[in-house]
Order: sequence, then structure tokens, then C-alpha cells
Amino acid sequence: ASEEAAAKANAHMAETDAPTIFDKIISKEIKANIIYEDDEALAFRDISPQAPVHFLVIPKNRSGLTRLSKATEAHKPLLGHLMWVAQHVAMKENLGDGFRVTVNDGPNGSQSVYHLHLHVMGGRQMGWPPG
Ligand code: IU
Repeated sequence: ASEEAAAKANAHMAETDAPTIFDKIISKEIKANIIYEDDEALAFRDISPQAPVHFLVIPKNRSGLTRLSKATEAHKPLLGHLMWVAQHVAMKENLGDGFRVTVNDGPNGSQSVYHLHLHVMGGRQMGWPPG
């Protein structure tokens, strides 16, 4: 029974650690509407926008960050940089009146792509609480 549990755990890890479509966006194998790029991060418009402006900020090297809850001390500079990029691009997108930054983590967070990403949404009044 414990073997079965271990196999299940491994299957889950294999699934969530696999490359995602974001890797193909980073390598430009798949075209995305990229609005910012530097050595560590990429920002591109979400294919299914939930606000007039909706873009994602992702690390180019996922470095184990399938989801925010995998973060270690070593990830702190990268996490800080992603937050900086979020506001930098938000300002370029004329979101000076405000915007929302969201990270969905895991099943309860409704995460669907297991490559860490910040959602940045704006251009309308955002509601609270979110769904
Ligand atoms: P989530 O936080 O993992 O649920 O968000 C994944 C987002 O990635 C979601 O908003 C999708 O619309 C978006 N997305 C995309 O922009 N391009 C793609 O090719 C795929 C998903 I797949």
C-alpha cells in the first residue's frame, strides 16, 4: 500500500515538474504577445484576458518554481525581480490608477500551468473578494 502511495506521489511530481507551454513561449517555439523581456523574466499578454489589460510575468528559468509554494530562500531575489517587473510593465501599460497582481497556487488556487507566473490585471475596477 505504501508502494502504491509512493507511485502516486511520483506520478504527481512527474506531471507537475514536466515542461509546460510557457517553456515553448520562452524559447519562442510558440508565439506569444511578449511585452517585456530581460535576462531573467518575460511578460506576455494572457491568451484569455480577464481584464482590459492582463499579462503574465514568468521566470525564464523556472528553477524548481512550478508553483509559489515551492519557493526556497534561494528564490528570494528572483521573486523580488518578478514583482518589480510586474509594476514596471503595469506602468508602461498605463495602469497608474491601479491594478491587481495574483498568483494562483495549486489545486485550491486554481493553478493550471505549473510554471510560476504572476497575473497582472487592470484597466477596470477589480472586485473583491475574488472568486
Ligand atoms: P493559472 O494561474 O495557472 O490558472 O493561469 C494560467 C494562465 O495562462 C491562464 O490565465 C491562461 O489563460 C494563460 N495561458 C496563456 O496565456 N497562454 C497559453 O498558451 C496557455 C495559458 I496553455
